[in-house]
Amino acid sequence: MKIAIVCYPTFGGSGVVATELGIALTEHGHEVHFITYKQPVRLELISHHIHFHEVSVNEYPLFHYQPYELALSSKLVNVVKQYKIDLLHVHYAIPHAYAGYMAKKMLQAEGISIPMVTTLHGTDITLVGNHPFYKPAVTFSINKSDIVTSVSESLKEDTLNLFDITNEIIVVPNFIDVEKHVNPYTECQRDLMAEPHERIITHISNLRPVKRVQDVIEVFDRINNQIPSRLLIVGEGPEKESCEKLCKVKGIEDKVAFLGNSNEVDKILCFSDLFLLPSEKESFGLAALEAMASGVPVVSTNTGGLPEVNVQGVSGYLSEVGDIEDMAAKGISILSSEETLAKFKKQAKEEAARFDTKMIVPLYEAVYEKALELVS
Ligand code: GMT
Repeated sequence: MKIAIVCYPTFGGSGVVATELGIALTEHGHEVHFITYKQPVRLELISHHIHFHEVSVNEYPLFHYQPYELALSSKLVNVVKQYKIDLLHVHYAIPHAYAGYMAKKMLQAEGISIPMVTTLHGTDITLVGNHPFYKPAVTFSINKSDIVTSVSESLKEDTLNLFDITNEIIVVPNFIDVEKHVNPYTECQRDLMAEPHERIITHISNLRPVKRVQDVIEVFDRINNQIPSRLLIVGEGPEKESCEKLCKVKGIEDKVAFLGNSNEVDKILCFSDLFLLPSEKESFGLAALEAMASGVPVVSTNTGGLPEVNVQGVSGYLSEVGDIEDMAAKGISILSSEETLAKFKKQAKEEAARFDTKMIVPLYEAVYEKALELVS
């Protein structure tokens, strides 16, 4: 099958899932064309099965906002015609589902029928898409997609509650290549990051307010008071500066490393003993799954799709949003003895295996088959 994937190319869950899916599909013999404004960060290899088509937008003095959707729909039309694409798979409703639908209609006018699958990722529904500025267009494009998938049961429920949806929503959870997360380091070079007696705690996100990164620091501070530890914060975003200030105020700046965006997430997780994800909202929590696959227990909030990923008392613990004391107590209980930590590490890895690429990618292939049938 020839599949065009539209996604955000930046560091962030939806782009990562789209890229990993595209790569996995080529391993199943499909041809994949990524269409976005920049080469996706996790897409390192361009082969004859993987193509990348850049969407460019011309600057023009009249435009206060550049018409990206228009450029994207035009690019989609051209790529579909040139490469005889069978199916469009758009990740993140805004504006991809809208642009994809316009492309579909333009192609239809030329006698070309192509199905469009839309995957909802989270903030396109719970934070941004729900705003009155966008809601009618988001509702329309979800309802006009041939098939809609969501990354968790919780996101499906949120979508049905927040929008007037007439389409079926199929849950296809995010996935992880469990085999790739087998630790390649014979001896984790953790001494580069911490003293031998210190535990390593990690947080990975785009440091936006929804991630509640200040809670990460508060929880870390409480754990560190009882169990000497280091905190590694991976990612860039608007909350970084205030978090750096908070670390100074607390006098823990030498214990916290802000590592920025990194392509070495696996390496960092290999050093880690605990992963913190205290988000306000999280449709799935891909970062938590990545940690679990690396054998890192997770203390997270119990919001959105997180309870579908992080299993209470097994792969880690879940607390109410903002309950810093509870998250710290749970973190301490995991880290307090070598035996407990080893048990949670093993269990985290086992739970991650429920989301192995091998099981989830065929679900997308089944969705594609169904979508093709719908337009044939
Ligand atoms: O919140 C982020 O980190 C980015 C955002 C995105 O769209 O790139 O992530 C959303 O999609 C991810 C992949 O499906 C999910 O794992 C995240 O939980 C989800 N984020 C939120 O719902 C806040």
